[in-house]
Amino acid sequence: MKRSYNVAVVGATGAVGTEMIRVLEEREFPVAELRPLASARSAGTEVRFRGDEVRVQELTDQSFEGIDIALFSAGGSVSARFAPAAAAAGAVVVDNTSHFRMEPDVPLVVPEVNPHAIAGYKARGIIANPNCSTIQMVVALKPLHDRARIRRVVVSTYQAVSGTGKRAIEELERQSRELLNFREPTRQVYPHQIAFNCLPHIDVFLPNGYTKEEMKMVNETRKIFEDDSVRVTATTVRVPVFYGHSEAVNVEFEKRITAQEARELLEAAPGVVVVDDPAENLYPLAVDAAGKDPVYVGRIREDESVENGLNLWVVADNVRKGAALNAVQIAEILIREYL
Ligand code: 25A
Ligand code: L14
Repeated sequence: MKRSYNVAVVGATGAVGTEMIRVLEEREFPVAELRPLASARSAGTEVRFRGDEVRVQELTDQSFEGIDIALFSAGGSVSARFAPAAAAAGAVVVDNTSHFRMEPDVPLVVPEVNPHAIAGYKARGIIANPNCSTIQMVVALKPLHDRARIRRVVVSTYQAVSGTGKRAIEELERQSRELLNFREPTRQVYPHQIAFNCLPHIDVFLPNGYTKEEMKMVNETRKIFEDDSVRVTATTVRVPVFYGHSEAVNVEFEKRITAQEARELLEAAPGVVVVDDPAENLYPLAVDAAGKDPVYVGRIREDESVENGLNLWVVADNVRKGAALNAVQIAEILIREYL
């Protein structure tokens, strides 16, 4: 471990990149030089880091000279094009897009679940950060899987617009204003009105009728658990919420597990906070999770329609634990154990 590291953030002006820089500062990551990178559109603007204004540079193949760690969140095509260049320049890439996640020689890591997989970064110099909806679900399921072995998961999500980025945050705000002023809502990002609506459509549709977001939850969960026997089916829904994804998760286990056992396991689990007191109207809420680090779990109850089943309600800040925080946690393990 060196004393400090040169860190590049690719997509530094986006919803996730901005949060990455904030999390690096908050957690006192040992940054020697911070190099914010974005498209030509944003080059020359400034980001704040530890009280200084740092100039954003245009991303090019030469951007990674002297960089130890490169955090990418500028979309899959930018990662496809530039992550190999960053790795070739000697940086370890932590990539937040879906581009490399399912490649067998790229580790897909959630620090609370499979930190050991980070060792695999040596093959390509790239570590993939999972999808936001997958991350919060596996953090909650891991202690239950270790105890009772999951057979099948049926999950429905209620996902915030911030997952799509800044322009989508602006779209929900704009449409809300338009509708409250009796004007026609204008559309730029989503195919339908998102204000006061729910869209059963996240990312693109695939030939099997599922969306790509739904299939990410299926395939990434198996890869992170290193267990292809876990069956997952998902319906992912966009809701008019700015920050924080919520998930209704139904789980069937091989062994019996009571709601009380699950509650105790989750209370002891890293990265999890149990909020489960229905008598006091207490359960996890997106508005409470926004800006926070933990994965919140509540509404823990036995599924009376099957032998060994539980229902859970799982909420986390999709831009923090779902993206920026998870990536910085991976970088923390990297420098502690490998660099
Ligand atoms: O491909 P994926 O994996 O599906 O990811 C798609 C997008 O999802 C977000 C992220 O958007 C990503 O671009 N994302 C990915 N993973 C996520 C996760 N786990 C996730 N969101 C949440 N959770 P974003 O808005 O957060 O970040 C965009 C950043 O990427 C920069 N960028 C884009 N193309 C680039 C590039 N950087 C370098 N080279 C390129 N070719 C993007 O550039 C931003 O930093 P920018 O800094 O130039 O953006 C400046 C301003 O312009 C706005 N804007 C962005 N795109 C457009 C636009 N305005 C008009 N038209 C556009 N097409 C931005 O809002 C910003 O303010
Ligand atoms: O990381 O909410 O694969 O629109 C791409 C779509 C993140 C969320 C990913 C969204 C996602 C995103």
